[in-house]
Amino acid sequence: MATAQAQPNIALIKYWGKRDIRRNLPAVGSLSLTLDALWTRMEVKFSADMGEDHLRIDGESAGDMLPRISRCLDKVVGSERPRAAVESNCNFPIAAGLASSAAAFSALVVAANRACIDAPELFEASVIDAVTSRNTIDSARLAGAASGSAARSLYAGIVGLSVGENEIDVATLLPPEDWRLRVVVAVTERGQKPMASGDAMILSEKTSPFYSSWVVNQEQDLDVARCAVSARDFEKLAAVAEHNCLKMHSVMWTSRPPVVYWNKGTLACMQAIRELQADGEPVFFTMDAGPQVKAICLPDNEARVTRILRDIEAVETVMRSGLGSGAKILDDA
Ligand code: 2P0
Repeated sequence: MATAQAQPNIALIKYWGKRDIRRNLPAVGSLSLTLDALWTRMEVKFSADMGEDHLRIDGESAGDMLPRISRCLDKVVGSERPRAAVESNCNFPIAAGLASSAAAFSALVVAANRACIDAPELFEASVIDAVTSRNTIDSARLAGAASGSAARSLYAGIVGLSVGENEIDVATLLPPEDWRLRVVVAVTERGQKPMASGDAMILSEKTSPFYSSWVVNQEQDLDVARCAVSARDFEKLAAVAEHNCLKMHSVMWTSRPPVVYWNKGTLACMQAIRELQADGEPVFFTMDAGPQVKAICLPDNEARVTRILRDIEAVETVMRSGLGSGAKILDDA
């Protein structure tokens, strides 16, 4: 049995679209922040005595998610593997645009690697050899095959993902201690999103007239963002991140049928952040496949940003986070 913890990551330059659906290869590179305060813990236990896999999320049996979990385990330790009992616990709302699948699948891969190595009697020697020789990028590629954004949660701090012909590459661009960015998450709705992001991406590619220019222009946004990160240039990062976020949502909105994840709280938060910017505060917004607004700021203005967002009527709750580590084993679990 092994338990791993991973934190969700928030993309500043977004992943939206698939180059290869079967292998779940993204159409575009991305750049993200791995958080520290939000987490998912995954416990994996392989057993020769079980006839099928089991999954519980926050103590409840979760049949809907089980096929994706089983497919991911097949890739990590082979389809001839023993069945597994998987327990997931999470300290934030899931499937609500807070990158819960990123945290879940990165933690799952790390926990399954260790659970396999710790129970060699249950696996073929060739599987143990393959798992033992696996490094972080191999695990990131396995997590990414299950959920594109999960590849980024294997890495700490500010993370860049690029896409080659056949595989992704992922790396930390800046460790958490090198730039103390803060993320204030305004939760405007706890319910699950209306359409899974994977389905929505495929719809966008098929139907949005903006999709092809989104893909073509992504490299330029990534270049600007990478330069901004290496120079710790907050204003430059803010401008390109907001632009990239609004461009992704424009692709969603112009899909047929339209994919609209925002609600009135989303717009109220964006407006409040615009007013803070006009008042000279270093802060910017980003939104993903859900209505929550993530305000990125610096330690000195976090208290004011938090207060302003918390006071908005449509905001249910506010969570705060710094940048944290990549997925890891919890040894004392
Ligand atoms: C991102 N999102 O870069 C973007 C921004 C949502 C909006 O990655 O189909 O759940 O499992 O590969 O990883 C959410 O997509 O999609 C996502 P799949 P995933 O964070």
